[in-house]
Amino acid sequence: MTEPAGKRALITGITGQDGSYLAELLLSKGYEVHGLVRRSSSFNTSRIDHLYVDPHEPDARLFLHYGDLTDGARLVTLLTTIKPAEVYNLAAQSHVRVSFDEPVHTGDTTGMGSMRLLEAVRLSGLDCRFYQASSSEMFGASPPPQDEDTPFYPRSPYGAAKVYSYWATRNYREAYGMFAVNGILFNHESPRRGETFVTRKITRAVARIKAGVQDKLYLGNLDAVRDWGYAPEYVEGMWMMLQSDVADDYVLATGRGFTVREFVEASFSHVGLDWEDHVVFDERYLRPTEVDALIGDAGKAERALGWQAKTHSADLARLMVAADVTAQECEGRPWIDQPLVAGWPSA
Ligand code: NAP
Ligand code: G4F
Repeated sequence: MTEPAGKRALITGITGQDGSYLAELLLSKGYEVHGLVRRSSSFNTSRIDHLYVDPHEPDARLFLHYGDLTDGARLVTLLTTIKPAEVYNLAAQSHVRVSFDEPVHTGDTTGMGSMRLLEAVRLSGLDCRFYQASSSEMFGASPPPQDEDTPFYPRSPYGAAKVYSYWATRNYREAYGMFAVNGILFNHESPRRGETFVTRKITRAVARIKAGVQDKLYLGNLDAVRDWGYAPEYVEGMWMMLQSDVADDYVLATGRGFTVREFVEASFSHVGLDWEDHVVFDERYLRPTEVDALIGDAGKAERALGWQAKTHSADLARLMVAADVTAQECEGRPWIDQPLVAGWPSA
């Protein structure tokens, strides 16, 4: 694919795992990148601090703006001011278990937030391309393998909110001719993954147990099957979708299933530990309704975009454990630029 020169993009969710990798990718391709950042009483930009250049500098190409998907007027103002050629909607309350605790907030951000952004694009009259971060959670109880034609059967307020956003995106494509696409992404992880998602919770605990500062790891359902890929590869797929000649929806996945138990085994054995000495079941991490198995078929993305996952679950577990071990070794030496280690204790 040809590399664009000097395009401008807006990323919502730029402070999250995917937003940070996508910002890196777009900057490396010569884009001017604008990011929507939620106002917080504490810093929430640690994943993108390494990309930040003082906007007074003539070579600055990353610009951050306060805003929130719950504030539609602000979205219109930002779009009319920034005039991006590409909009990537990655912002969401993205934790499935938390969506059972905060269903209305999840609906307002993960669901209605996308509609507010689509409507802001329409009202601003911009001719831009729109990416919606849709999710394999939408398939829920539909058995694998799942592809673009698999019926949705969401099993959480999060999954239901993502289905709403998926259809809103398709509707704006059909109703207004907008170049609006859904990337239906299966789980993708990295050392930047939030600390309460199961992979990062595991790899961070492995590093702490190895270092002798933790002994037990409390987990819920070990039988769930997920199709875990590597996040930097997936943000490249997002970009490819927006460079295509035709607006369409694509699954991104590795095509291989791995249980939570297998991810635990691979992670502990990478540092010579026996997981059964440390992992303890805790029912608080169960969900009222579980998604038992997600295994994606990304054949359409491979054929149409040339996208294919390269990193699979076992390698991903080893890569993430290695990063967390390094981060753990840096702990207590704050003058070292630490990878992300701070986090929330629950979920
Ligand atoms: P993440 O790390 O949880 O990042 C979510 C981002 O959304 C953060 O930047 C967060 O800001 C922001 N955000 C949350 N509520 C917001 C609001 N009301 N207004 C503005 N920004 C808000 O998620 P991720 O793993 O990078 O995933 C990116 C997107 O892909 C999400 O929409 C997620 O649901 C979807 N997705 C993820 C996966 C996956 O496996 N990672 C798979 C399929 C789909 P703060 O930093 O301030 O919290
Ligand atoms: O890591 P998880 O919380 O991710 P989940 O629910 O699959 O959702 C992630 O992937 C979706 C794509 O399919 C995204 F749309 C979504 O935004 C998010 O990124 O849980 C994975 C599995 C679940 O079956 C869960 O029940 O791990 C199981 N699990 C077992 N013990 C646990 C735990 N999950 C968490 N978070 N914490 C546990 O202690």
